Amino acid sequence: MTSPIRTERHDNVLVVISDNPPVNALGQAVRAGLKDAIEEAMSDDGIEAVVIRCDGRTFFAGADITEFGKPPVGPNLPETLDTMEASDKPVVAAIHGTALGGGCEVALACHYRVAVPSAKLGLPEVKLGLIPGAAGTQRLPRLVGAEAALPLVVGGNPISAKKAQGIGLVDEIVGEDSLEADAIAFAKSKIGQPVPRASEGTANEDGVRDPDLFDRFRASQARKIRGFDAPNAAIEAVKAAGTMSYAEGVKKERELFTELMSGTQSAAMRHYFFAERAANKIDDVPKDTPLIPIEKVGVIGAGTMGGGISMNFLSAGIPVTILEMSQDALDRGTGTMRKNYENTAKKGRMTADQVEQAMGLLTPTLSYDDLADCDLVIEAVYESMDVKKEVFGKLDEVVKQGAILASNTSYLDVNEIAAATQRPGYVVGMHFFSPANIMKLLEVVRGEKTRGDVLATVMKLSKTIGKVAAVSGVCPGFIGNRMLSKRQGQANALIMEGANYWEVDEVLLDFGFPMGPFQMGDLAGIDIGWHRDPSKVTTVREALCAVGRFGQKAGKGFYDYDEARQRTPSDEVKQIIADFAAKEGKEQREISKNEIRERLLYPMVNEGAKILEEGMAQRASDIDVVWINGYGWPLYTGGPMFWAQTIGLDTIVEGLEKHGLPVSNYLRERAAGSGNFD
Ligand code: 3H9
Repeated sequence: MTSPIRTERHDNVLVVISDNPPVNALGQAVRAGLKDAIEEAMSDDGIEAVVIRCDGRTFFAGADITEFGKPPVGPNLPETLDTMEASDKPVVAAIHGTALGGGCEVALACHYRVAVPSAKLGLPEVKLGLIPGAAGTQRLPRLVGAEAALPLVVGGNPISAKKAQGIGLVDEIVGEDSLEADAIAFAKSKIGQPVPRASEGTANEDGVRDPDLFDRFRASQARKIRGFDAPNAAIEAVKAAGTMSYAEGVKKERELFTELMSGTQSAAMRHYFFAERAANKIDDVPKDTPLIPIEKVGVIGAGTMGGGISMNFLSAGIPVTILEMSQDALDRGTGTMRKNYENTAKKGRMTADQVEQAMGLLTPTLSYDDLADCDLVIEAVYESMDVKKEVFGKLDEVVKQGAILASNTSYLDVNEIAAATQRPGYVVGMHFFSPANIMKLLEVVRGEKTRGDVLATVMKLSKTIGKVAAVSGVCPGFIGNRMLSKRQGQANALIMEGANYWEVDEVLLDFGFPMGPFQMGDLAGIDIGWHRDPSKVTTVREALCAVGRFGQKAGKGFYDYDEARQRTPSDEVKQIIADFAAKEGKEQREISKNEIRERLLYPMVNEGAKILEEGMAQRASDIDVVWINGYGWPLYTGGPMFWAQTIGLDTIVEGLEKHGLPVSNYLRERAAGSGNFD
């Protein structure tokens, strides 16, 4: 087998090159090749400096995640990097693309780092439930200081080459098209000077002078890191870089890394990493399917949803024509979009110029004819089959042939909508989640006749607009809302049987959701879909609407809200629920948190199993992708289907039976068989 590492001599500089597509992950062969190359450079008197660079799209993007959990084969990354750093000939990392995780640690073990302007550097291990494990938490603070290291190690988001230069992580920015030549010149300029080693740096003393730094940082991240193990371990490791010797610090890092690696959170988050990438692949649509060029998008409806959907495309530089029925609605909608952009600019997340650029790509219209030359039209009108059919009929008449017609429906039959056109192959569901410019998920609904190129185009487009997409077949509520309805059904039943609604919410908060079903109802508005007749009361929701408890916007819904939107349970609502339960003859009893949790979550897994059995999802992990990105299912459990496997499918079956809830045959079979869904 040929090594992915080769070397080239440029006078007295040895250039070590990795060619390990797609992302130059640091698998065993790469590590071995790197170590050999450094040893070659050290033992060759003709070589006075070394440059390490990568072929292809990126510098090393990290350890090879597919090796995790398998028996280790040496050399390991820490020893490879120690060999590199120990060299007394200058070693220079020449960075392009993304130097991530172990890749950033390679750069840290080099004596110098040069990067092209478009490069990014980061330690994203926390996103895999880990911390850096090749001395990154020890070298980085010694090089750039604890204060600058903390956001990188704990947040996991990469920074630009320019920012990296600002904190001292990059020594020089070099030409975008002359990386190798510039890196060689840089290396030559350092020959004969003592080599600076990050492990011997002293910048970490900022954390010694100000030991409160770590607690302050932890407090500032409290909301983001709630429930996650890795960020706290990351803070501990960076702190250790200030309080321990380098060797002890590395030992501490290793202990924390090993503990996280063997825990369930990292297994779940690694599962998610591959799940997100798998979700993009459609079994019967080949990778090389020709795509339909999308240069102009039409959106029907300038309400909250239509506006949010449009913003995705505008932000990605794709022109949008937005259609409304009245000038008033159009002005209101486009006004809201501008306000949203301006608020983002106020927070410093975009410039005033970028706001104008995005809004400059928007064409408001009252005429369907203006959609004629769009490559994709997304309908975001009222959820009524009759209305949708009318809209699609009109689109079929005016929009050019070959264009994609998409519905943002959240539960209606996409096949029936498609049948309202003469081109059902070009009809697809694109279910965005509110707020559509922010929420990551795009549920792509594949109709019976949806063409492969239409699906492939929409999947690719989802990446362009920064969404995570998963494909669902046509069934009521698709993957997400279909499972949500099971949870909501149990939530409603539980409060009728005596559980307090705030306890139901608390159980889900404790599990790791950002909010529970009743909080969610208050946030969305309890009056959504209400018939507006206060005398007609057949559900708890209708009873709340009848007394003006419309949710947060009214200052009261299930909860009472103060001016700071802090919620407290309401006696009035408790009475309304009790009256309802009495009217329906429901006996009240104490319900344990455990029962609440099982009854909320287990039926979702059962529904997920049915979705798989019916082929409505291609794989269990697609369901996890939907729930993590669309509904706040905690990432560190890996999503409903992975979580179910972690606690045991037989446990789910037993729990459902214990509570007298239905168990699908498919779930039973899987529980009795392999114990997993794959
Ligand atoms: C680490 O380094 C631990 C160390 O501290 C300690 C060691 C002791 N390994 O995302 P894409 C695959 S932890 C294996 O679609 P993009 C990926 O699955 C690691 N495979 O491309 C996909 O395969 P497929 C820290 C990997 O351009 C293909 O490459 N590093 C790895 O949108 C293309 O990926 C990270 O967490 C890997 N490390 O984005 C970085 N990375 O085609 C993780 C990717 O079969 N990676 N693959 O579906 C990324 O963030 C993105 O992949 C990257 C490219 C930004 C690099």
